[in-house]
Amino acid sequence: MFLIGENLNVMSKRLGEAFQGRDPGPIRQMAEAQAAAGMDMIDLNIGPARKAGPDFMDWLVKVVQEVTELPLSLDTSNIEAIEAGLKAAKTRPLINSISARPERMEALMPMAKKYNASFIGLTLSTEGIPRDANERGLCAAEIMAAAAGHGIPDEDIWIDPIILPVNTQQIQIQGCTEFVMMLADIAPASKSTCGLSNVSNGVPANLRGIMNRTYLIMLKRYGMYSAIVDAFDGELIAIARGRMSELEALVHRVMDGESVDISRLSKEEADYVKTARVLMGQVLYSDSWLEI
Ligand code: THG
Repeated sequence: MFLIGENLNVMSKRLGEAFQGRDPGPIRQMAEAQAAAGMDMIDLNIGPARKAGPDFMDWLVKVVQEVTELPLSLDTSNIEAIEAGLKAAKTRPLINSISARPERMEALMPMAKKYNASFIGLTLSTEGIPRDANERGLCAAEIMAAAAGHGIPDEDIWIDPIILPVNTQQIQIQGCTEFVMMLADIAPASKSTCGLSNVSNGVPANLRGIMNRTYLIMLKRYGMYSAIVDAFDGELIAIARGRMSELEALVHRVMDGESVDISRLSKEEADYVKTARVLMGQVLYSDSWLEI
């Protein structure tokens, strides 16, 4: 899988001050560490960045490019900040993101064309976040059609089903997985991506990793092309690179409805099985799902 590092983001507790004070040292270090961890791209998440967005994105792109040639994902809802990033980027960037809302598509698709950038198409419309795989499919089709109208080829579009937290939106988890499978039919040449860590937002910090990794196995099986991930979860990277095939096979058995006997498994394997059962909706989510 193609991996995009999530760790340069304005929500970060560790980097908050560096972002606030525009201190390039910690930012450079984080970019280098993500490159060393094997990321294929780095997400630059500056949030809504209402004030000074363009100037900030320009600065950030340049700082990161001092230490790595990896392509960058320009993650902000500020349209002018996206354009500043497109201008500063030396390697072909990814616009993160364009939703199916007409005013967003009309502003950003010509920009993608002008700067020859690819973009993440977010399955989000004026009606809000879709409720199931079919509604996601409709959103994706709208984005694909609009992009075609702007002369953007399908392979430059990375569709994102918008992963929601399992602790509050357990019912939505399956909708995203199913959608990834559908996308292969709707738009075979397009790519797919997602913010994987969204799934464990609000989950106890020490348990976020296993939730993220188990969901990655599920999405990967359905053909997810890429994901925005925690660059420092080594086991997650090993899964994405296909180095944990036995573990994947175990989770696949749960996905196929097999009754797996947990008492014969190691603690780690049992944890993956329990987590897969929660993500499959077979067991209701609770913070203590691994202890049951
Ligand atoms: N789709 C697209 N882009 C996205 C998302 C998406 N960008 C943002 C987000 N979702 C993906 N990136 C992150 C980055 C950090 C975290 C989650 C998703 C995260 N961070 C920890 C926290 O907030 O508790 C730790 C922060 C820290 O470093 O201190 O959870 O869905 N297209």
